[in-house]
Amino acid sequence: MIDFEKLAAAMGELDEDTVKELLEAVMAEGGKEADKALEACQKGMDTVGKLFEEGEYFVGDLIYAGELMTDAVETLKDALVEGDGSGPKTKMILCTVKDDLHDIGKNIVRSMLEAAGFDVLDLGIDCPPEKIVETAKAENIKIIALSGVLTLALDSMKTTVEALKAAGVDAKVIIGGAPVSAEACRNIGADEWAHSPQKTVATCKAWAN
Ligand code: B12
Repeated sequence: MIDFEKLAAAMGELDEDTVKELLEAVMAEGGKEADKALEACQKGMDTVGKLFEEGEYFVGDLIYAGELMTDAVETLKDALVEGDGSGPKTKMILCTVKDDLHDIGKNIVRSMLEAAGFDVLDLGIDCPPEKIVETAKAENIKIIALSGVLTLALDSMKTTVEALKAAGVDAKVIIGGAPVSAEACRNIGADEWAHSPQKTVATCKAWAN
């Protein structure tokens, strides 16, 4: 039995050895509980964020937390990702929106989409609306996924959706990341929103058909 509370706490405390040991135990058991392990790691990231807000952690700690989380995802990846990437290769765009540099969640979503058979054009981080519009037009893209973790990413998402509409791009837009909600989705004018990569994959699959 893996102690997920201990994993979340170890992540929050940036205790690399314990995190590594518990994640390896999850994989040694066949990875059945990789989803739960990812949730625990995210819970740990929330603790890191809280301690940063309270002035106990500094930017260096955020950077280290990001590295720990990236390693965690790498360890869990094979068990998290369902499918072998052999589905019909629908091309879509994924990026972290302008002014936001967080990409760990985006990269998880990309792995899941690719495993589900999507040909993901990853436009990276801090992606300006113009680049998204340009790529969507050039590649005749019908599905766009926007990621953002900062509160101000919601403004960038809104500007991006407005730019797509103004340019006449006929694509469905899904938004995701911690600050996203049903209300934000309505306000931004996106077609769908999600926190879980699983819901993202299901939504994009429905749009691709
Ligand atoms: C690691 C981290 C960093 C790292 C990021 C490294 C990297 N390569 O991404 C670094 C050090 C770069 C960083 C920088 C900063 N950060 Co930071 N960071 C974090 C931290 C601790 C974890 C983020 C993370 O990776 N979470 C884990 C991933 C897996 O979760 P996720 O992104 O939410 O993704 C999941 C879902 O949301 C979803 N999802 C994600 N994308 C998408 C997309 C779609 C389409 C869909 C459907 C779903 C989806 O799927 C994922 C898997 O389940 C958070 C705290 C937190 N609670 O998250 C703060 C946090 C996000 N950071 C914060 C801040 C303030 C900053 C800085 C401004 C700090 C500074 N003073 O410089 C800078 C901003 C830089 C910038 N312009 O972006 C604040 C944001 C506050 C706010 N409300 O805006 C937070 C919340 C911390 C806090 N509580 O204060 N940060």
